[in-house]
Amino acid sequence: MSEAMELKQHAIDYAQQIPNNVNLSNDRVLQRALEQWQPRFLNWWHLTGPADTATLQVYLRTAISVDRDGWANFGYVRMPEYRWGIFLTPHDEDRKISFGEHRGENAWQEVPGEYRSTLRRIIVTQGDTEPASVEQQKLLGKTCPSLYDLRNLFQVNVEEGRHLWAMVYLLHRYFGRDGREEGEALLQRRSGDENNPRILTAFNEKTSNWLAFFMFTFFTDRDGKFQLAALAESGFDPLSRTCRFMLTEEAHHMFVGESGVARILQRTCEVMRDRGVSDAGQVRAQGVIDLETLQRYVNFHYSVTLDLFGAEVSSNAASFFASGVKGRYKETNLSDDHLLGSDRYAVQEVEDGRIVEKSVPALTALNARLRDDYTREIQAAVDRWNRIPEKFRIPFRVKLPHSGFHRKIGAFAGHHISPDGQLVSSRTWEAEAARWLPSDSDHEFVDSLMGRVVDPGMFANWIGPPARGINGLPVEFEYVRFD
Ligand code: BYC
Repeated sequence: MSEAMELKQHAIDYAQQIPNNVNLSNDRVLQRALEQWQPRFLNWWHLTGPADTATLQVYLRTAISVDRDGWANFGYVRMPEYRWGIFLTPHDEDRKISFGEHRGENAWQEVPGEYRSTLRRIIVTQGDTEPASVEQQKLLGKTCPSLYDLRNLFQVNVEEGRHLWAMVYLLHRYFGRDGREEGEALLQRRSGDENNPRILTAFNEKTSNWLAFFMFTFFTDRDGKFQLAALAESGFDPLSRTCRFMLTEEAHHMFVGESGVARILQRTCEVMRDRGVSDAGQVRAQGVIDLETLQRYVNFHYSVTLDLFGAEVSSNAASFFASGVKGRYKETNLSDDHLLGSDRYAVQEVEDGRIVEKSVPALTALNARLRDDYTREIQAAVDRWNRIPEKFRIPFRVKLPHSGFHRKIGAFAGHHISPDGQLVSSRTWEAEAARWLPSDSDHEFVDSLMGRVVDPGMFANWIGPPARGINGLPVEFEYVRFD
């Protein structure tokens, strides 16, 4: 066999193995970068992805094109053989930058030299969260409450893997050698590692049980939605188009979180009604999660996620916006001048022992604004949760804590603020923390409920079944096969 033929035989069939709409089979530079990176990615997946799952057949959705039919392609897959693809929403030649000092100019198809390091930093920060969340969820499969939930966990995991691919595509394609180095570093950092942790705080926390997983996908994945939406407005068109496609997948992750918590609420309320119990200890004795513990998990995950928006007042955010790199939520739908030169925005901070409201230049308050947009959407979903205890006539309502509660980043960092927004002393904080945040014994209790349920159609005692199955299939479908 000639050398050329041999090479051809060994060459990767890119369109088949890496479904894409970036013309990968004709892009030698990108191919070479991915040839190096792909085996390392698989190695990372084996080491830190879902534990002991290489041989399982999972009923997954795989994106094979950006068309309606192509991005929701369902079938059984072994996860290491998942076809992690590279997809951007189609190119709009007329797209203009819609905000900041470049407003009205053509969107950039290449990285402008002056914004290169800013864009790289943002893409790396975004990319870093994706493998981090997979690492955080590594062991959850061992305690799944049902096959349906196990499949959803794995769907979330492979899509986070694909989102890492999306960011690595941008780094490889547009940032040359430093992009390749950053792509490598994304596989080196580890969630929670003392020496080489993930970049953002929330991604170094543990997700050790399914209550935490549902809270994470509800609260933290939704930060993902809002950050991606802001980046989808970017003047750097490939970033914008990449994020737009990622947003189509993000919706499922948030659904997993919202419906997961709703099913827990439903089950707890049913047990409280049927067995006539209301005290937390009695509720726990029935093998379900008491509402007080659920509230403490809400307090934790909401506050940790608010930190992901960065400081309320941020010169970084101002310069991202002014330079056209990162917009506001739904920027193109807003009806102001998209420059924010003289606009003001109200933020809260602590002054002389009190929480006060201050008006600051809107340009500097863009993190606070995005966070406020996020909180509005979260509150609407919490209101939906609260219809469940209401239906059961149980006088409990999930409540979001004050935005200053338990914060490590921004204006409230270093202050102790109670869930209802009172500034409190360190002593009060120490005394009350176990009432406000999940304690070790709360985690132990929730962990103790986690057993493995893998009979099709069966669910753990602490969670209700979903309203419907996946892709029109029944709830009792065999979503994961173990043979
Ligand atoms: N932890 O001016 P500041 C997702 C740093 S989630 C640690 O306040 P800025 C997903 C900051 O980097 C979405 N460090 O903030 C969800 C800066 O450092 P330098 C992820 C933090 O820059 C679930 C300094 O503090 N995407 O997709 O305006 C599963 C001062 O910063 C933190 C993005 O975040 C923190 N929490 O905004 C899977 C979008 N906060 O530069 C996936 C990209 C701040 O002084 N990132 N710092 O060294 C960004 O747009 C911005 O980096 C941030 C921070 C919004 C995060």
